[in-house]
Amino acid sequence: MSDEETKINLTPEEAKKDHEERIEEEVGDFDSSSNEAVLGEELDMKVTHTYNDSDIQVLDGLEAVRKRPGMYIASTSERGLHHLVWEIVDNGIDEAMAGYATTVTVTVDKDNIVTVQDDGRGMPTGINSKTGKSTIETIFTVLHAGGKFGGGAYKVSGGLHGVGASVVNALSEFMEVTVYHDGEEYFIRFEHGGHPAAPLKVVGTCDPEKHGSKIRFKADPTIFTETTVYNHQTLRDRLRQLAFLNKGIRIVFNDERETDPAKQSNTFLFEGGLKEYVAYLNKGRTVVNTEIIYCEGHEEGIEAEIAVQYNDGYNPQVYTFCNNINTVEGGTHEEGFRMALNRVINKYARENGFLKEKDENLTSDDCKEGITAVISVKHPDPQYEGQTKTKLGNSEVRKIVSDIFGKSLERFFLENPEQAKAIMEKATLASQARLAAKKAREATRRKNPLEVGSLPGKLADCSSKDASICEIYIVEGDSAGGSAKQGRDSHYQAILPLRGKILNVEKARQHRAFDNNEIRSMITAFGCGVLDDVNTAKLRYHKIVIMTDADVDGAHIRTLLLTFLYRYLKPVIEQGYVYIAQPPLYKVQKGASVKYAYTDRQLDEIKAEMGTNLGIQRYKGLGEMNPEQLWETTMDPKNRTLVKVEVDDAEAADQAFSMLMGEEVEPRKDFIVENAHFVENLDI
Ligand code: 28G
Repeated sequence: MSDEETKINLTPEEAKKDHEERIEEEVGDFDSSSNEAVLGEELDMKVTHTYNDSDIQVLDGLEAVRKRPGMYIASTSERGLHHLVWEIVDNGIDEAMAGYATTVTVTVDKDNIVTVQDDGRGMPTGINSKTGKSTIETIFTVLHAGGKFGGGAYKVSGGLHGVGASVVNALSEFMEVTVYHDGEEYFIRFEHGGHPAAPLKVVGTCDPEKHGSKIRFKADPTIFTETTVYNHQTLRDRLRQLAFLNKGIRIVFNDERETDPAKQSNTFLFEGGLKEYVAYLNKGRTVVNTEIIYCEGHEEGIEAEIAVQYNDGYNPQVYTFCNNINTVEGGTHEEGFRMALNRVINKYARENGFLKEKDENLTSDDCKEGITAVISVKHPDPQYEGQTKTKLGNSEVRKIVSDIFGKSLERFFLENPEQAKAIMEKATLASQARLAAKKAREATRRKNPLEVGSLPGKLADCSSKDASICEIYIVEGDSAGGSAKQGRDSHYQAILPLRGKILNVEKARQHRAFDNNEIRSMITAFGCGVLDDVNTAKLRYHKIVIMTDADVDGAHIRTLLLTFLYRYLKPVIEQGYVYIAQPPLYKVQKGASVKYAYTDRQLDEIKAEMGTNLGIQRYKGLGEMNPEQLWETTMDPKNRTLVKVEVDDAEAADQAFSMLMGEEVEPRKDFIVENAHFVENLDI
């Protein structure tokens, strides 16, 4: 316990360094390039040995990993468990990227034992002079001994982890390493967190043509206490991504736990690399440039590969990687890409008349509207920055990516004038839309809140100016609007009737939204600004009540309104100003006594209560109620039920809105079902 506490403040880097230093003192540096010669010379020596002080040091190192695994892998949760696989897979990919292996195979068996195999050179099977043990045993027991490839080559994959196979070994119940090489099969097994059961030995022969390495391991359940069960999708998605990022490398994923044959074995091999990645990301979308813009190149030992294709949507999707790691915070590669994209598009647009002299330059956002892009760089010494260390910091990368991509984009435009035209039109439209949106937005800003003249004509405003008691009813249709106007308490209740269908803002550009009369009316009536300018202190009504028919059409309109409010007036929803009115479904009459039922269950209760000879009227819409009925049932605070709209999970809501209202056709087929569910989710 006290031992733990003394070093608890070390960062993972410090802890690793601490170990490296200790180990270096004892056994020398395995990463030095001179090592390769030493290993080469001694490759065929087979020596039995006894354990000495350095063994104890080594086992201390592995024990330290087991004591504080969090310093070497992300965590001991499911994420950390998968980290073990990535660590080993990365080594196989390195061997393939170095040109020695064609295939990396990952197999998960029924007991969640993982096997990773490659057809590379096979790990060196000789004896390391400094430890007196096989290189393999050294790689798997000395922290960081296998971290870097020596001799000028560099380990590009897994720059963020790259903690080495020894860490995986330390965290495994057992690990078995097999090497095929020169007609011989070598084998070593480690147990209980990295202890060799016996030295490396030849256990058989193999086809002299066969070569490669195989690692089989079982995560230690005493370390991974949450779970030792791998997630099929997590493994499959990342392995597919690795295949996209490393073109020409075959990655096979076998999952023996699956009963579905489609999931039992998958092979990922993309000769087109990122070009195929972008095509995959744009699958099912309408694309603007049918030919994907693609380039690869290298400068100063840094490789860059980029693929770009526009679709007819508005949101950009730009994914960046360094050494196969998703740099979610972006960085210098992303900046270089953006610079080149802006520069080349603006240049081409000016030279070819898509931008006139008086026109402003296209902005970065204009150039990125509907873009799908993947940027991947391979760097021998990546520097990661940012909150989550996923922002590439190496400044030289900016210019390299900008140069390589800029040249390629310029060339693409010259060689493909039709597709260049389509892209120019898309970007200039984005620009016009942006300018129109700005104007339209300004027009919706009321100069003076007391200036009644600027309020929409259809609005029947209330007389009170005390926002805290004021309510605005957004009512579907003129007839219901008429009833609401007559039935309301005009002191504090305002009515805004809307005509017909509301614009689906999920599928429209901003300027179209601002062109829409219903949307403008709402923004003006609310008086609190829109988008980034929303200031709920200026809201003229502290209750915005959506009042639609209690049928499918009404539900649709309600969702369209909520979508608009969520996308354009989010704080108004978030701060709890939005409500949904609950009109009754039935009117039950017996003689002079009248009751309203808001649900079918309530109807049954009322029927039971009132007995026979009932007159039951089913309301098909608000318009069937006269003003008095509407007031009594739906608007009078004494009787009405208002459901407050609450969004507790913004990301889920975000997803729900784009799914329900966005481009995808499939989800919208289930619109009504989903919609019912969605509103239920929002209500509290
Ligand atoms: C099975 C799962 C993942 C690997 C190799 C091949 C070599 C190697 C691996 O050498 C030792 C230390 C620094 C150079 C290198 C074989 C040179 C000649 C290799 C893997 C040697 C590491 N012959 N294949 N390591 N370095 N595959 N697959 O881990 O000096 S790891």
